[in-house]
Amino acid sequence: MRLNTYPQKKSWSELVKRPVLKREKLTETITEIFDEVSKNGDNALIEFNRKFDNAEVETIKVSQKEVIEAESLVGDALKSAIRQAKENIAKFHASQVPQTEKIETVKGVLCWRENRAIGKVGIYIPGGTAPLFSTVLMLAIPAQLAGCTEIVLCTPPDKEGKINPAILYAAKLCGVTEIFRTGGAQAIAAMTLGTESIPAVYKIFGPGNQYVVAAKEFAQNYKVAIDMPAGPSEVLIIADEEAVPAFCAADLLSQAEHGSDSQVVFLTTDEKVLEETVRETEKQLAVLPRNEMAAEALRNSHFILMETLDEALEFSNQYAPEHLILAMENAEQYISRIENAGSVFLGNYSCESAGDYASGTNHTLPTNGFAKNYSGVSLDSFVKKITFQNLSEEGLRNLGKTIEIMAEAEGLSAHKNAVSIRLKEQNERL
Ligand code: HSO
Ligand code: ZN
Repeated sequence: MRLNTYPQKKSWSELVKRPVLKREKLTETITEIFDEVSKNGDNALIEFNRKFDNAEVETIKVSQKEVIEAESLVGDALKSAIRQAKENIAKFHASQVPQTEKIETVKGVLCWRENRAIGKVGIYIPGGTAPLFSTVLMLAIPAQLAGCTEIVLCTPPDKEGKINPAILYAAKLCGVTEIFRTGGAQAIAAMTLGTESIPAVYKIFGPGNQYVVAAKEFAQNYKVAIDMPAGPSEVLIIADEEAVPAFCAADLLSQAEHGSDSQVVFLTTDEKVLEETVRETEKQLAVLPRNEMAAEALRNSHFILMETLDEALEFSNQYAPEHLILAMENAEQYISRIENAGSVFLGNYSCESAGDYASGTNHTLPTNGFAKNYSGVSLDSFVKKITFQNLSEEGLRNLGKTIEIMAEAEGLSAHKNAVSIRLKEQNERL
């Protein structure tokens, strides 16, 4: 833990920095993986499973039978928890479907915008230390609500070649159309280029390690869109004297346990809250099953005593956290002051895990300072917005002169003529 008391503003730019990963070798590796998948398709993926995941698989595609069988392997309590989470996430994301409103900008000139689903989308779910079936919900639910017709999911197999049953259960529940056992950069390459069994998609979503992140960036060279640039998960808490140190510690640790590279920042104006939160964090850390990972993350964390809450908010806006928790009395009062954050949790009872799993908001959020210019995943992430316009004869009469003058000034006489020819036809007819 890095403790800091009343840091001067000029030192903030250092404090808000995230660790930078070395990347030179990465691009080379990713290029090789894309080449291999492009040349050998499914066979390349089978070989990569052998090499990177120690898994022997015959087929990349997960069969219907396996998906159905998985259902019986998930306990009833977990199934009903997943269903409740699904309901809430669906309720919140369904509220993001816009009402189409036609706007008459000038009499006779109607403009409007309609959503169309991105036809084919790919969801990547990492393997590794935690099977993130909650991420299946966060990505497949809005994809289905948006009307995406192909929702492809890739995830690495375990050593027996199997996929975690909860991932399969969530995928089926949320309308994933095909599931494939392949992970890492090769899965991203497969969804970008297509193989014998995996369709090429138009947009790729989901978290992953640095190889996956780099592969998603690389995929953009092939006209594939991605959800957002990514980095390790992070939380920033602002606590006043009403905050409960044990709650704050639990929230910090819930982020820290994601991985040794997780980012955790605690800001408070109250010395006692700071001391107790540090103590609580150490106490709770000791009994966490994933304490090694969390301890490593905490080593890079900041616990900072701030002069005022105003200053803490200013620091937070500069840091632009993925998750911001306001463990403050009257937290609502500060909403308008928040400029950069992925998702905000208000008051002592809004723990980050509520948003991670089940309250309804999406947990795929911008990290690494990208909350300054990106939003989290939402229904919008799965659609394109197409604009429409309909000018009546009267509409063109009302707007024609403006267009003609502007076109002429740009020296584009064909543009001008497209209006003039119509106005002339009208004049002759009327
Ligand atoms: N906090 C993670 C999401 C997650 N947490 C999944 C638990 N499961 C990134 O927002
Ligand atoms: Zn989490």
